[in-house]
Amino acid sequence: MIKDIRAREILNSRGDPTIEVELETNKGIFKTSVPSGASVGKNEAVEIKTSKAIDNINNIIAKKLKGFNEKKQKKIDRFLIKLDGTSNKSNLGANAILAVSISVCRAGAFARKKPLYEYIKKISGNWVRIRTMPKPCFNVINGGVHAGNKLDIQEFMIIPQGETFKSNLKKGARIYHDLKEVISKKYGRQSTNLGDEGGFSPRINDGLEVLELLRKIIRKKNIKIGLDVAASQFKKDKYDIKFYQNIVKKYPIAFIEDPFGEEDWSSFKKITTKLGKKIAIVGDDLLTTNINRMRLAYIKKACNGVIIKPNQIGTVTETLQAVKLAKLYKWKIIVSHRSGETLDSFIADLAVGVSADYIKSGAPARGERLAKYNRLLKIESELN
Ligand code: 2PG
Ligand code: MG
Repeated sequence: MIKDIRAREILNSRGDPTIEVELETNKGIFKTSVPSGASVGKNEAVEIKTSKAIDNINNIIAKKLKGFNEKKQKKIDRFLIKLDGTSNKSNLGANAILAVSISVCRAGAFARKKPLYEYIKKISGNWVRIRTMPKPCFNVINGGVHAGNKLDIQEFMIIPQGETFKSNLKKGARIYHDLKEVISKKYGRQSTNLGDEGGFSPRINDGLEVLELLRKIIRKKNIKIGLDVAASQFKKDKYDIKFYQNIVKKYPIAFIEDPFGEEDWSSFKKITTKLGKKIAIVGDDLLTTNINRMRLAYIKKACNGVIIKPNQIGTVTETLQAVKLAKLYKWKIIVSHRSGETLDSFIADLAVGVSADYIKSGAPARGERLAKYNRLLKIESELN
C-alpha cells in the first residue's frame, strides 16, 4: 500500500534540474529519477518546470495516491492521467507523472518478489514471447544538438552483433578506445572531447567522413551501424532518399532513425518503401512513443521501427502499450535513454522485460550511460 511520496530536485548529466522521487509503501522505499531530451519531438508529453513538477508530486499526487495498492500499475497510471486531465500531461507534468509511475512499478515488483524486468514482462501481458537481451547501440560519435561540432547528424552508433550482452559491451568499449586513438591522431586531441551522450565530438563537418572512419575501424568485426539523423532539428531537410540509399549500399547500416522531419510523412513513406526491406526506418520524433502517432505511421507505411522513451509519453502503462502495438506491427523496437540522463537504470529492465531488439544508452562511457549497460550485465548474469 502506498504510504507516502516525496519528490526532490537533483541535477541531471547536463547539470539541469530534474526530479527524484521516493515512494514509500509498507514494504519499503522506491526511488526514481527522470531524464530529459535536447532534441525534443513536438508531440511529446510535456516536461514542465522541475520546481512546479515537484510541487505537484508533493502537494497533489502524494495525497491522492495514498492508500493505493502498488501492484495496480494500470489503475494508478489511469488515475494519474485523469488527475492531469490534459492530452499531453502538461498540467501535472509528464516528468512528475513518470517519476511516480516508475516508482510504483518498482514497488509493485518488490511486492511481487520479482526482479524489475520480470515484473515488467508480467504486467505487459502474455504477448512477450521470448526473453532475449537487447543489442546495445553505442553512440560513439556525437553531433547535432548533443555536441559543439559542426556535424549535423546527431548520433553515429556501433552495434556489435555478438551472442551475449557481455561480449557486445566489451567489443563496444574496445572499439570506443580504438576510435579515440584514431581520432586523436587524425584530428587532434580536442576532437576526442565528449558530447552529451559520451561519444566523441570531433571537428568533422561531413557525416560521410565519419561513416568512413567507422567502416575502417569495425571492418570484419561483425558490427553494424545505426544512425539518428534527428532531422526534425534541421530547418529544412538536408538529406534526400538518394543519399540514404547510397550509404545503405556502402555501409553495414542496421537502422536509420528520424531521417526526415517529424511531420514529413510522405518522405518517411518513400524511404520505408525503398529501404524498409533492408534496414529499419525508425521513428523517434515522428512517433514520440504515442500509439496514435504509431497507428497513423502504420496506416501510412511510414516506418518499420520505433524508439521507445518512457518520458515521451509519461506512464509505464502507456509505454508498454506502445511496445505492444509495435510488436503487433512487427516493427523493430529500440528502447532509448535521453541526452540529459540520471543514474536511474529503469530502461535497462524495460528493454529486457519487453524483449526489445535494441537499447540505446549512449557511449560505453560516462556514469549515467553505463548505469544502464552495467545493469544489463547484471540482468544477463541473473538470466543465465
Ligand atoms: C534521441 C535522443 C536520445 P534527446 O534523439 O534519440 O539519444 O536525444 O534525448 O536529446 O531527444
Ligand atoms: Mg532520436
